[in-house]
Amino acid sequence: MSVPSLPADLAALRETAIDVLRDNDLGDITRPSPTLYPHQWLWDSCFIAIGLRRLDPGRAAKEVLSLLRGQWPNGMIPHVIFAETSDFYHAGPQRWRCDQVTTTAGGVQSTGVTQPPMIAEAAVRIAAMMTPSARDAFYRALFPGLLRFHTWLYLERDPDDDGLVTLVHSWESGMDNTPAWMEITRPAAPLGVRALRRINGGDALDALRRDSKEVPPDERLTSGDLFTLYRIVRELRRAHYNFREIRRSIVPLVQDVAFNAILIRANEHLTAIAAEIGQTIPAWLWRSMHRTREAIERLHADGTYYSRDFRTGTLLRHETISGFLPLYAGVVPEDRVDEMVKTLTSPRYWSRFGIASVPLDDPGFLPRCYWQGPVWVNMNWLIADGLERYGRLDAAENLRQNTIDMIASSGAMFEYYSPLDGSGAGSNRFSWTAALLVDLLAAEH
Ligand code: 2M8
Repeated sequence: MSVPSLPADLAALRETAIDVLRDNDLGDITRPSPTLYPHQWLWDSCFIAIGLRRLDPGRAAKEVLSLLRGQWPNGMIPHVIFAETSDFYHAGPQRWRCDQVTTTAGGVQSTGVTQPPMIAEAAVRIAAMMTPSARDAFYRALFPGLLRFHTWLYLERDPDDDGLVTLVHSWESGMDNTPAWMEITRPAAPLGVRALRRINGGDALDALRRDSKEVPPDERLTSGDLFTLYRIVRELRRAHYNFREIRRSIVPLVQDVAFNAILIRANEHLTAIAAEIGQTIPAWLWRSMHRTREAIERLHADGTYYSRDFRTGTLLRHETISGFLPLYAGVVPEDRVDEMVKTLTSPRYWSRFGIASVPLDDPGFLPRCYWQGPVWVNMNWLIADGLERYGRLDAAENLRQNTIDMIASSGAMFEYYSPLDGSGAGSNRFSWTAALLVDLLAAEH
């Protein structure tokens, strides 16, 4: 399966990537990594499918369609669909107990929250590689579920018609411990965590966690933060995963900038898919979708975009990589783009390896800690796409090349990378890194 024009070292790297994807292949779905994430994740599957389409568009289509088997009757597509496996996952079905409130389309177990709506993006990229009849069949199979998902996002998570969709857990943002989310989430820490924090005894919780067996604990979120996220799941469970009830609870509610930016792009794709197969989008939904494009402007301040506290309307003023996703959405006014690109390409964010998830001069910057500093391949991919969209072709090209070089010099498909030296961290057999590398190599060579 080698690409003839690739130099030998990149061809070997591509084989390593394909091997990781093969190893994580569970049939019609791909797990993000062998032991840390043994189930199916929503946005992981989309990034994985974007790479798989270069190898086998039919298999890529199955990856995306398989997400529909987790769809709830109300339209939500969950962030994790649990696979039939005895492998341990720290936030498995027993934490969520969603089967007590609903039955999924495919009778599978799932979590009760969603993740960034990357499905439409993956779908159009896969479809571009298909024959006209396969593409038509794929769109027809996907469209009804996809439309119901976008409908749910607006009906359930934008009940006040504000234009921005609200998230109820940092896991929905995909950026578990990103500073903005941690600031708003920490006050909901369980009593035990708060007590230990007061006496500086947070380490006592380390022994109780089971997610840090594959990866050193300092590369993941702190135990205090993790147990706080578990507490939020308990609150969501008590509220039956229903936004009206959640709103009355202590659960932090965030209008997440990256999620809404991805939604804007997904809405465009959904509209294009509908037009291609002769389906209509209800007028109210079309208006809501359009409103998001305008509403994201309310998240702009000081030359960047921030997430916002839904309850108070206050911006969560932490500069992070999320602030660049409006480029991917195509909603940044042209007169603002140069300044944003200047910040993005400055050493605050961009060393030689791509974009740090938190700026290097932020007091909370930690080069190897999850979403608090490391470079992530999916973020580089999204932002490169945004740069290209705005005609900043050199910056897009550099970012893609830096990403390939970073993975090549590490020699493995790491989950994330230190922006200081490009060293890998987290899982070293991580599917979206492998898949997006395959995609980048195909596009670049
Ligand atoms: C991480 O999140 C999961 C919870 O969803 C975890 O920490 O257990 C995040 O990086 C998320 O973006 C990703 O989808 C998931 C699986 O790769 O792992």
